Amino acid sequence: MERTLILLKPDALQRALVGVIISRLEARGLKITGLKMVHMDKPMAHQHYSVHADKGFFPGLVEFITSGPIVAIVVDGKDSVQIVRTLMGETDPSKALPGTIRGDLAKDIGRNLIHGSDSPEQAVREIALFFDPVELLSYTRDTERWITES
Ligand code: IDP
Ligand code: MG
Repeated sequence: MERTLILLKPDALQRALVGVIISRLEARGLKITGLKMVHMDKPMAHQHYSVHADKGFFPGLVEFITSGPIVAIVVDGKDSVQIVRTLMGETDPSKALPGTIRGDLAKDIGRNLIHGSDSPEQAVREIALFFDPVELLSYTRDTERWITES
């Protein structure tokens, strides 16, 4: 089963949009198997965003992501990586379509509310940074008894 990591960034907490965003994930049918609040420190932020270490926006990104608590979520299910990316919308909210989380709720690229892994391989790496395996819970939902997840 495909897993992906979602982070509700500090702006989601500052703007009290955690519930709204989680509602959208749940309404889409995504299955939450891990969820917690974390206050990332600098080394963790560097690891999480290591692919962007040489970018001009990296120092500001690290400063922002470590500025307050975030909510880390793992969802599990077929095509979960792409489904979350589609729900999030484009990185730059000015290009994100209405109907997406960023397109409806954000306007600045540096304050775009949500992170989602960009591939199943990255998801494995990122999830290991935030969750101990025992913190990921396996359970069956009623909906899965009648929807086939092939
Ligand atoms: P993603 O979050 O849509 O996967 P990435 O390209 O992986 O986008 O960039 C990671 C994060 O870095 C973005 O979500 C955004 O917060 C920030 N970021 C990316 N590009 C820029 C930029 O050009 N200016 C400022 N911040 C940026
Ligand atoms: Mg990314």
